Amino acid sequence: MLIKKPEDIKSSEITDKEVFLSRRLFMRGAALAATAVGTAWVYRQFASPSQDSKIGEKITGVRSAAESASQSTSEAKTALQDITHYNNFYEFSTDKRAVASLAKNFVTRPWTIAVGGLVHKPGTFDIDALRRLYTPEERVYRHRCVEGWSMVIPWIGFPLARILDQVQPMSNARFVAFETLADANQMPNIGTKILDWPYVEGLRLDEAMHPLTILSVGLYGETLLPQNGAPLRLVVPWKYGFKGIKSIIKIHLLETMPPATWNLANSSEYGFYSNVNPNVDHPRWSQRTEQRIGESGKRETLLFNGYADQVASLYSGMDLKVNF
Ligand SMILES: Nc1nc2c(c(=O)[nH]1)N[C@H]1C(S)=C(S)[C@@H](COP(=O)(O)O)O[C@H]1N2
Ligand SMILES: [Mo]
Repeated sequence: MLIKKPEDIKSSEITDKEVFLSRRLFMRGAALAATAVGTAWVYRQFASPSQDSKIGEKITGVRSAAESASQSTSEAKTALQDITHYNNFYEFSTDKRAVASLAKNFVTRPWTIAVGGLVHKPGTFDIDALRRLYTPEERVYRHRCVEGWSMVIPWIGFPLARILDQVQPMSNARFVAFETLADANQMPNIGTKILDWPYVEGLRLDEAMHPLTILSVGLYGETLLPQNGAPLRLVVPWKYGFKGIKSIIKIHLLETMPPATWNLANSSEYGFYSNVNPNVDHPRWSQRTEQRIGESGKRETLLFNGYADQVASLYSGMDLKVNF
């Protein structure tokens, strides 16, 4: 994304030592938690290998769009070619048009997601078992990058709340932390310091439980391609795109606010909440308008990306200029 307007990013400006050290502490905690989860249920037994899906494969059994229509926008969908060839996925490249080809051979099967932390029933979920467990549905969402461009994407996914309900959050759980795979053998930028890897993100538990918040396994009716975050990525449509962490391997519930990659990189520019808000400018550019990919001219950016009627109550009493 975004640190600069993206093309002129300089790595030296991003990682400062304090940030680096605090992240290392968090990682140590996460590693300990992962050990505790090691003995928990493994959902793999639900998955028979012959049914495992391939990248770009048609997803069957998707709940009809009509059923989930109330959650979807009727605005024109962005072209598949643009959705799959204009990507932010810094582990592969900071060049949006280079990600697709660099991520082409990214291995997403087999793939498991460890869910643990402050939950009564931690577990390790196999991606294909998950897809069968929670019938995915189509959700056509607006997608607004903090850089000022937007798309309309027909995701296939299921509410994150379904997994959270299954693992049963403890009463002191307040936040959900997410982590992307960081594999230097497959991701060319993991050896660089343009960001502090692995990419991590977080939500407040009530945001994570909100019915608009989904884990996506596909788009345009097919399984996700690597460049879009295969095999599983977060989608929170009222927040800037960088909250939508890709290729997730860990989900952990915590009592305290977890670190988030762009907030760590530059907390004066990227807040933890990062709700789309045309009234709060980025320090270096306005957020009033956006360029919808494939359209000419600019659109007005909407408060909470147009989802205010559904999510504004999550932030009642909060000053959105302070909690940006
Ligand atoms: N792991 C990881 N997740 C990520 C990113 C990234 O660089 N790494 N980029 C984010 C940003 S800035 C955006 S706008 C969206 C882009 O998603 P898309 O390429 O599917 O449109 O992914 C987000 N998730
Ligand atoms: Mo973004």
